[in-house]
Amino acid sequence: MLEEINSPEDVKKLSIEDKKILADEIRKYILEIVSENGGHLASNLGVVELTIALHSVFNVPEDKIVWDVGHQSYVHKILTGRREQMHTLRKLNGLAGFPKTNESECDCFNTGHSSTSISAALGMARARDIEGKNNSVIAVIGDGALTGGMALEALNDAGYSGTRMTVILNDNEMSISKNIGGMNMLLSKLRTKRSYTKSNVSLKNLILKVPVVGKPFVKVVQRVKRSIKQLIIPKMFFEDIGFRYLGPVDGHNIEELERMLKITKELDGPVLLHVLTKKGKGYKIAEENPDKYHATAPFDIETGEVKGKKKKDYSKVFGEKLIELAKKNDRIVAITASMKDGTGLKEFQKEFPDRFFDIGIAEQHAVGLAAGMAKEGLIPFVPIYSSFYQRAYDQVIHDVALQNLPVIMCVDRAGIVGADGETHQGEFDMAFFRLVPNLTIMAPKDFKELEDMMEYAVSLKKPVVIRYPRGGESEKIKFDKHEEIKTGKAEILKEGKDVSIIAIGKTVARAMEVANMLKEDKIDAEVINARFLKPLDKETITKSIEKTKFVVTLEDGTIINGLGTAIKELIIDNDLEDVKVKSYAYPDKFIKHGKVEELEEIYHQDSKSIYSYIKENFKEERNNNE
Ligand SMILES: Cc1ncc(C[n+]2csc(CCOP(=O)(O)OP(=O)(O)O)c2C)c(N)n1
Repeated sequence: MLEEINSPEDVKKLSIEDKKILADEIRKYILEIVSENGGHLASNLGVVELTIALHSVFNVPEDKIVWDVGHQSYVHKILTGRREQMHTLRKLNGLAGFPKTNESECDCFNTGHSSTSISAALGMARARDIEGKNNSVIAVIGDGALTGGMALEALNDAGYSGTRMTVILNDNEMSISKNIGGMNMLLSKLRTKRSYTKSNVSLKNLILKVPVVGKPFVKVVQRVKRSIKQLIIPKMFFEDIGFRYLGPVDGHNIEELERMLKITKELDGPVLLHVLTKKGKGYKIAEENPDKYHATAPFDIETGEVKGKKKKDYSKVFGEKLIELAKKNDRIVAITASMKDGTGLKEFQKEFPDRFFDIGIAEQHAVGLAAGMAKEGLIPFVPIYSSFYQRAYDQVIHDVALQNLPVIMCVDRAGIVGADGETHQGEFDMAFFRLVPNLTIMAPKDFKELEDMMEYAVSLKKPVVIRYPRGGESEKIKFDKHEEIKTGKAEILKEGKDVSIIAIGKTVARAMEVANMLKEDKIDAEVINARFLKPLDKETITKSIEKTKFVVTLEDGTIINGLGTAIKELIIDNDLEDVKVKSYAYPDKFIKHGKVEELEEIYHQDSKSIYSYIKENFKEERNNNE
């Protein structure tokens, strides 16, 4: 059946029975693709019927479906003409793992970060009204994403506005791990409404069977039922803020879903349809471990085992070191914005349940909360992925830096992350942190240095940023030397006279690699591990530049306002003359998806490109000098 589905029109033609067969086939197809390419599995398996029902009732691209986070849009991609390209998912030049407006007119809005869909959908609905159009606008948002401030702000506005739109709340009781918080408490009460309604239906049938008294009695019972419902069913939250609340509905029953979606289409004003789904539905291994299969590397379908050996990564090193530090210092606490697994905090939670806080997908709140804790004497560690730290930029400035509070902001997945693409690349953190006063910003060259920086951060009693990449340390270059971390002190890893290669974080290993390659050409490179982006070690760097007059800077981030910029400023501010400077960093662009190594090559950030540049330009320099 799947092979005949090339557009939503093809879905609309199917009977309910055929749609059920289609759902099974889609599940198998998604398993096949994700087990090969890696990607988001459990969330997609959970929305198969919902997506089929949506495309049965609505007409994209006229009607707008905004997928929150967008990680669950694989089924939508399959049904909207991209079935055959799915094997390219998340690969270089292939389909993206998230909705992309430039990939299909059926993707009406780009997403990747959580909690954005209701704002975007409301914006589209208001635009529709101003333009006098009549299309439907639907936001599909998970219960996890609903914990984000942006979603709550949008609900507040949408409910009050009375604008015609539908919010589909895809409630699977999970964020990446078990969902938490007050919203989750509310939803868990709403979930029980289903069984309540069912029991009343059977009560009604029972009474109707009693001769004579049957019908009038049913009316009385129904009236009583309505008032009881008001008391015991807390649907009022959504209704009180201006939404019509419908559901909960079984998110795996296509017929029921279509019926409810058709009702939402007819209603005026904002409607919230509460849909209950199971994450990982249809693949037992993922149903039982929805957190593990939320996003996965390629795996064996039979066993669920991830292919290839899992290597130690920075997040794990961070988590283990934090436990060690917390054992010695009981003021250390950890905060996660719904990413305890990804950021390496799982074991910390077990070890220190009272000092661990999962606060929902709420990065702004995470940083604000940390500021409050720090003000009262705690030492909060806040590991958040680089691209999600963008959410908390004002809290970093206003709540933490302005008051110089000792919050330790750990920027995980800093730099290019690969297959998740534009929305997830950690390109911008150095640029935005660098311009905030009072921050100390560091990046380690390897695991050991991350541990040292964490210890130093605790001792500093000021706001600190430590950025580290996705994955592990370099396998080619091993560092035996680890100088003690001192405020604003860089580390000279190799002395040389011909060129100064100044690097930070992950790129320090690359600098060493390039220096080794240059030895063959009798070019003697000096390698400096900057360690601090701020305060910059002006003394060490100036001395090196004055010696070599040729500087190459390396960093894993945007070209704007990072290490390269800092060093160029240093050269200009100190009138260092006749210096040749070249900065390796990513251009002022959004970097698409692909393997990290592929992207490094495309953007000429790889060792070979750097080596060739230095080799060619050093010759030139030498010739000029002669
Ligand atoms: C701002 C932001 N923070 C964190 C994430 C990482 N993240 C991706 S999906 C997800 C959980 C989403 O849960 P939910 O909305 O319930 O969707 P489900 O996967 O359960 O279908 C998280 C935390 C993100 N994409 N954006």
